[in-house]
Amino acid sequence: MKLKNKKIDLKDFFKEREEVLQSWKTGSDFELDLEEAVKYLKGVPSYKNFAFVLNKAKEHGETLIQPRAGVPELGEHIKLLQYLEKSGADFLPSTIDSYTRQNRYIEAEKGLDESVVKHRALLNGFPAVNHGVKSCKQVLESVNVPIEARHGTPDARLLSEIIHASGWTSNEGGGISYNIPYAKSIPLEVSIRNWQYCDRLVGYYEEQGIKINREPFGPLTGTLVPPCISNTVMIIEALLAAEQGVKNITVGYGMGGNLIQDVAAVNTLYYQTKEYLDKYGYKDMEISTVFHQWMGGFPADEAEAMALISYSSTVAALSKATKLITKSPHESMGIPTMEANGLGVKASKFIVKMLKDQKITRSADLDDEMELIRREVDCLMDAVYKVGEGDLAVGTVRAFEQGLLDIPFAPSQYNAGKIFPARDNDGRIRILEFGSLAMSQDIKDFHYEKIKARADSENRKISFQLTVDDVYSVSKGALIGRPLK
Ligand code: 8ZB
Repeated sequence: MKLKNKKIDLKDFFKEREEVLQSWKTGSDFELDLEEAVKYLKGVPSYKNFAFVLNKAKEHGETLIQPRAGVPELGEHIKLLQYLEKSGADFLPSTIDSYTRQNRYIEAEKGLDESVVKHRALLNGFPAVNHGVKSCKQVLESVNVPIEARHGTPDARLLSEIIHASGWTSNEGGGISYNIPYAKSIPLEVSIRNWQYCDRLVGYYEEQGIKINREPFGPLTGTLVPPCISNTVMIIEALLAAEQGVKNITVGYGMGGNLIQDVAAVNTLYYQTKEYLDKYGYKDMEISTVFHQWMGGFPADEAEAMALISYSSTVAALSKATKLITKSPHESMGIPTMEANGLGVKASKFIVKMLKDQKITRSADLDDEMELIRREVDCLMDAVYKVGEGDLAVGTVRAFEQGLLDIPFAPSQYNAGKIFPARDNDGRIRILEFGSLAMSQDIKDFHYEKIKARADSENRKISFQLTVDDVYSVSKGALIGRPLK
């Protein structure tokens, strides 16, 4: 395997860059000239710089708000972002459409053209590659907060070139988190290598004195993901990014539903990311956290959806996450209207402001849960380094091959898909079936005991039915999928 966790040599980067830029018409050469991009990025004011605003929020113990949003047509997209800014968004997104995520730019172009003609969104996001640098700059210049590209792209090299050259100072994704949950048949070594390029580009800008934020996608499949799995993926992607020169990283977590487990997960995520970056010699790193409101099935009722959004915001605020990604009352139906999206932002902001100066008191329960996650993540990280013979990138590929690392409910053929999660009696996400997951026996025993206690209290045997019931429970108004009495 050629893949290695090693900083891409600048000469090799520039050679690859030529190929990347030739893969689609990218406007004038001038627009993607790196010197030009550096000049433009240096002119972006600090209040529109993602890393700068995150650092300030972290310093003040604030949780800042960011929605998801993207429509195909430029004018409509700008209108949408301006509306969300007025609704209280501290950061803006540009959610990229699915064709662009799969590098299908011809189809994206067709969808964009038709959307313009029919005055209707015929793509599920903003096709930033087709719009090109000039239009993406116009988006940034139309708002007063930082912009991030949010997508789900295994090969985001060209997209990353375009968005950063346009002054968008954050990019979401990573070699694992934007492959395994999003694609069926893209080898992990391919997506990891592509994301090394995206991170190297950020590293290049950092070398020029420009701060750019990177955000691995924490929720993964968004469905009953045990905290140790997503935290391990976050730490791996943070380490891979740091090797390429990334300095400002926001590690993410998708809400699980149990308050103590969620607070424990976010805190452990922060401390262990720091610890591992330090251990492997990456200095001067700026780390922040992002909490995703409930990523599983939502209730269809809009009042119930708003309640879930508010509960999610409560947990985010109490976990002291730096950023909160919001949902809307339209979540169960699909992409929200501008107005519904704005309601999600407003409700979320109200809650985090109410809780700004409140803390969760430390308790033995919280400490135990943090300690458990810490030990689980160490187990998984040790296994990855071991199987990679010291190389993290190689280890990641092999760990997934062997199921030592395994993400529940992922579509990828490069994921073993053998683990099944289920909730315990407190609604904490535990692991019912470990498959080949690299976990020590005492931890496996602990999970078994917890799930056994729940099954006993429901008068049933431990089985996959627990998993199924838990997948649907929240949308029906209960955290735990208990059988009807
Ligand atoms: C993995 C992320 C899924 C979430 C939302 C979905 C879901 C996707 C758009 C969007 C607003 C868009 N999402 N695309 N929200 N505008 N173009 O991402 O609704 O909540």
